[in-house]
Amino acid sequence: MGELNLRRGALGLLALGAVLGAFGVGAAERAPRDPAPACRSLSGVTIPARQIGLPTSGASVVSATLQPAGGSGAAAKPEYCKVLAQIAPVDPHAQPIRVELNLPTAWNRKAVQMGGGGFDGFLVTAEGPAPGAAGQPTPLSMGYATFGSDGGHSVANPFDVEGQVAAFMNDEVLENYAGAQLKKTHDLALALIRLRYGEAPRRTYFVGASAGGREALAVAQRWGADYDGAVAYFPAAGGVPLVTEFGRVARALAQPGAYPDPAKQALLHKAVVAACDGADGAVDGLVSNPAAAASTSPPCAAPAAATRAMVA
Ligand SMILES: [Ca+2]
Repeated sequence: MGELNLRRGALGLLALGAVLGAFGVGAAERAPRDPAPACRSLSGVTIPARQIGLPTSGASVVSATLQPAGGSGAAAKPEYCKVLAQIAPVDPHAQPIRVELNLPTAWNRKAVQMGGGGFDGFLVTAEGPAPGAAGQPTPLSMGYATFGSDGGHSVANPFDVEGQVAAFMNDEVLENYAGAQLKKTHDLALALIRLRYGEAPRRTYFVGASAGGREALAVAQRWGADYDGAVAYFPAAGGVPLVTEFGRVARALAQPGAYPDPAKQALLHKAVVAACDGADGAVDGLVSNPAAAASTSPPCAAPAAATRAMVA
């Protein structure tokens, strides 16, 4: 399977392996300008709203710092210019879109945008592996310019559903999460790529998993002309059927003869609460901070024991 060209209008989804193969092709580097001043020159740069295809109040580079090459194996990073930028909203009460763009000194003249996860709200650094490719060389190490965003809002803890809901009360934030930020982030990144290298990428891809997979479908459907391929890895697409499926499973588990049956479900629930309740700072019968609970050592040991008891 080769590359599917979305610029020709096809909704193309590449098999992951094919894309990883494509990542390995043509990593020939481009002779760079002196990288340190080239990177520094991006600091403080502003991008006017007219260069971004959806309404914003323009964008600005917060910092641009040359990072030395380091690491080895799958953790290897090349020398690259790490650019942090913000896209200002139209509504002054909305949050900015925070963006990271990584520009390798030895550029392969291609770019990869990485999607978020869950309800977003955290910065996708795009420095790591492509979804589903843990342990493989990263796109950045292969010479791709890589970029991601926080989805257009920032929460202290991505598991904080109340914080997410509060952010989405703003229409522009909600519209950004629903997809608009993907286009704005793309357009900002390509403007900065052109500034750094003097040309646009020859190929631009999108990769994402879960909510990021849904975002991959969104860019293919809505802004296909911007991309040469999109990888939707286990996309969390179709919110209504997704949530109703949760309901179907819950009903099935409530039936007589279900496994685990209601008594064993209660046993597991009780064990989880007993082990993990206090990790959120309040012993109140609720595990409100799964991340904190998971970081305890050993993380919530009792549920594992309860699970073994259920299986026995
Ligand atoms: Ca609690």
